[in-house]
Amino acid sequence: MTDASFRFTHAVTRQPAESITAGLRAVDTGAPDLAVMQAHHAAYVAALRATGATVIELPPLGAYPDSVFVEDTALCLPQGAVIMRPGAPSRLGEAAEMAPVLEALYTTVRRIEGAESFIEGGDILVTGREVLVGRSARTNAAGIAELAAIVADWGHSLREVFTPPGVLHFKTDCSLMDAETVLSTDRLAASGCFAGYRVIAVAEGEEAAANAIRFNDAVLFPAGFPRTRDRLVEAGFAVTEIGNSECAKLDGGMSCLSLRFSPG
Ligand code: CIR
Repeated sequence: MTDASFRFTHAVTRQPAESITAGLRAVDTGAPDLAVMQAHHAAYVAALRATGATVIELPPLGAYPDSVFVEDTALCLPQGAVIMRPGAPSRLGEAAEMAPVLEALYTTVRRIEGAESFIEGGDILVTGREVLVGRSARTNAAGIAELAAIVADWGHSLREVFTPPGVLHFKTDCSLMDAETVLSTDRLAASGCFAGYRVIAVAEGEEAAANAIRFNDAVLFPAGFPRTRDRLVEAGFAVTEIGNSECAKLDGGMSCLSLRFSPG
């Protein structure tokens, strides 16, 4: 893997459903506004498309309030896709809904299957050299072990890393900016998990800016975090700011809203 960790031909997104108001959240800061979320989502899809990629927009899935956060349902690598087993019981069925979509695009689709295995895509960061997975309230050792065996078959090494306590997912606190560069909160980088990588620190007080995505030549970045945005711009990245106020009420961000890949 080199540029394959951030250059993609495809993305899959799912439009938010009216049931989004029932989405999971650690702290209730008020119901998300569907119309505002739809507008943010449309801007997000447009920004992905502006890079030249094909974006497959799936219709809303009312039965699953959190289904707009498609990243948690699968891991997409150049060699194949892996269907996850989300650790949130209300989200387990979302993975089954994603399987046929990826089977239509990939030759090889495998599954996390163990009844006691749980893993969500938000806990997985694929860099230019390895697959990093954080154990969390949603991702357990059995899920990580199953994934490690699958990606080993495809020639990838997997390293278990640390998700800070109280943080939903590993990638809530970090993002890949290029094959060797991560954007990270200080609390996560302090664990040492990015030794050997170039780290751009999220500005103090802007921790919610850590979840961004590098997608082809663009970095999609949540609006409202100017000091961190300026650090990325100074480092030479082409930043597109996208409103994230409504997803943030549900602990969601830029990475959660898409699966990004070049199907093999
Ligand atoms: C959840 O708690 O599962 C959703 N409300 C947010 C999921 C965010 N997904 C992600 O970070 N990959």
